[in-house]
Amino acid sequence: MLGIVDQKDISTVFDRYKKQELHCGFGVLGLCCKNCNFGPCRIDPFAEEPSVGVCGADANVIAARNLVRHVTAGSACHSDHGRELAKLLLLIGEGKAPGYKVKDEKKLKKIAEEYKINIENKAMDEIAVMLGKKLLDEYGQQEGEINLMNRAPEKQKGIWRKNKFWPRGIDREIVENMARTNMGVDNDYKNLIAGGIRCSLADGWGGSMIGTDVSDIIFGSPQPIRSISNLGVLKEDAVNIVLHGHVPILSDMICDAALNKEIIDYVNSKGIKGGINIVGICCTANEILMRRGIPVAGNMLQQELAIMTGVVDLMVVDLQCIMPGLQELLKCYHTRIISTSSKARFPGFEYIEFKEEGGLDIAKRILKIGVDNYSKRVKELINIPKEKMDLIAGFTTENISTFLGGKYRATYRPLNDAIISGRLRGVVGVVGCNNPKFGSGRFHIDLVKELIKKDVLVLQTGCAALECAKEGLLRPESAKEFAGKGLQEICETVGIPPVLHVGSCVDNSRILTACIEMVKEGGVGEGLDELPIAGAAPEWMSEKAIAIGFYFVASGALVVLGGSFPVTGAKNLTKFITEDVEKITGGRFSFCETPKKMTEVIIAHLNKKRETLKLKPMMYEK
Ligand code: SF4
Ligand code: MSK
Repeated sequence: MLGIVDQKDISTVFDRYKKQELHCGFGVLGLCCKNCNFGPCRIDPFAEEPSVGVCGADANVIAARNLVRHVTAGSACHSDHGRELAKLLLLIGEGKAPGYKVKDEKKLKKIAEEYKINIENKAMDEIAVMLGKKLLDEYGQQEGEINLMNRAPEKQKGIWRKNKFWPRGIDREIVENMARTNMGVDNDYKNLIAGGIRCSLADGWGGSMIGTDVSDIIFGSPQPIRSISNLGVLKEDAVNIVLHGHVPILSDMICDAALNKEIIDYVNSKGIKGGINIVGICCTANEILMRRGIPVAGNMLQQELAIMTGVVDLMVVDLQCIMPGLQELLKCYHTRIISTSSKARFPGFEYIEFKEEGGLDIAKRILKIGVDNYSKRVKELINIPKEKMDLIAGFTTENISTFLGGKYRATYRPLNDAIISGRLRGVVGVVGCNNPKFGSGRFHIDLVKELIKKDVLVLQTGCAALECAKEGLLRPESAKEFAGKGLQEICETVGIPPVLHVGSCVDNSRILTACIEMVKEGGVGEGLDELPIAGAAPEWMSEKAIAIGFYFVASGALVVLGGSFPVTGAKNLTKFITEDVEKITGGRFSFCETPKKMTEVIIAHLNKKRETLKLKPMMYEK
């Protein structure tokens, strides 16, 4: 697809990245501060005398403030996604969101009970209202504890309480961090990181976990489902509608509307043989893939390439990871792009505000725009790549246990036994974005192949999962091609791929809850920090990824990043987050430049955890 760019006066993320390659060294090292108008200040990393900003802040304070602001922004973004869903649940209960309903009543009741709501003799709508209000209260709560953290093992809860990491309210921690990172407020880098940890926990065990649970309640809990991915899913004879962004409220309704008779009749009246072909990009793709089997056109870096096929009649976006650069392509291609959120406006895109109250009508109106645009395609610009790949998506904490133990005795026992016996080395979450800086997906693929070869079960979310999907790693057959013998045996017995797709970026919370189940099952440690697990974000890009990394470290995991955070000019801070913090939470960060190094670090970590737990040696390793 990139060959097309050269023939036209357009640019993509890859071209723009090349133009930016001379990154500012101060920024890379985390040594630039613009938090007040005494500055901007820069710290000289080579100065003989300790260098400080005008206010006296040193490298560690400046880099910590910058990093914590990233954590805070990332937490705000995902938690706001969760808030939208909690609001929708309330609206459904109040009868104000026609077209939406509670699809997983069992999960609604289960979560309501976790919030100590008396559900006896209560109608679903009543429970939805009570739970919706409780969840929204957690955002504004000023004192107390975020409730879902009670799911964690006692060991983690003790660590969080002892260190005052347990968040009081989701919005409260976000606002407090913005306050304490102001000039002249918090000037102790360790205390700043503590604020970052607390805020990230409010996201991972609060906003994001709410996002996941309520999505399951409203749109249905996913089950493993077959689909296909890559740009080859676009069709020449159909109206191609690309859904892009994150929150499933819009995308799910558009999928429903596409099945509506009025829309089917409308498409037929235009004589379009192939009907409507809905496909996803980015995390919206993950949401509609795992619940409906909707094909995936691509991950974040493919959003422009999809339009360059010349057959995308309409792209509908909500928010997050939508590149403003897309508008440049509208000069060349017939595609119409409609933005739908008042929080995310894009000059150059059309705008139709999406409101839950009138969801179906708005979705139908949007779809008709796509259908009308089909006839505007320019034949000479059509270029659909043939590449597409089968995949299985939609694993969750709950259905993994059914897969492992069967419907009547769902359990994580076989997973724990496989770890204990040395058939499986451990479990690693490989998540996050893809990034031209790190090879545009190659880092993910190389790392994941190495890990499964070494008998590591990989869980994936976000664009990382979509990258490995294109490579065929989300097919059960890939176990035979790429996995080590122990993992192969498990995949064949259970019938799962060696790489399990567990959802979108907010669904990293599913990885936390799966780890809780492993601890509960017993034999692999008393806390999350004792498990042979790790996290990796090889090509991280978004501030959301920084927040995710923080809440995994705060929960006791090793988190390995491609490249590093922009902190390496601050030596004490770097040592603190990559070494010393392990003594507090049991987790730490590690920075790696290559997939090979990353594999070595992760495998060494899993082996160390296995040794500490006195687990058997790896079964098939000499
Ligand atoms: Fe400079 Fe301090 Fe102001 Fe930052 S807060 S710009 S280091 S004076
Ligand atoms: S969409 S946050 S590029 S994973 Fe969740 Fe992908 Fe990263 Fe956006």
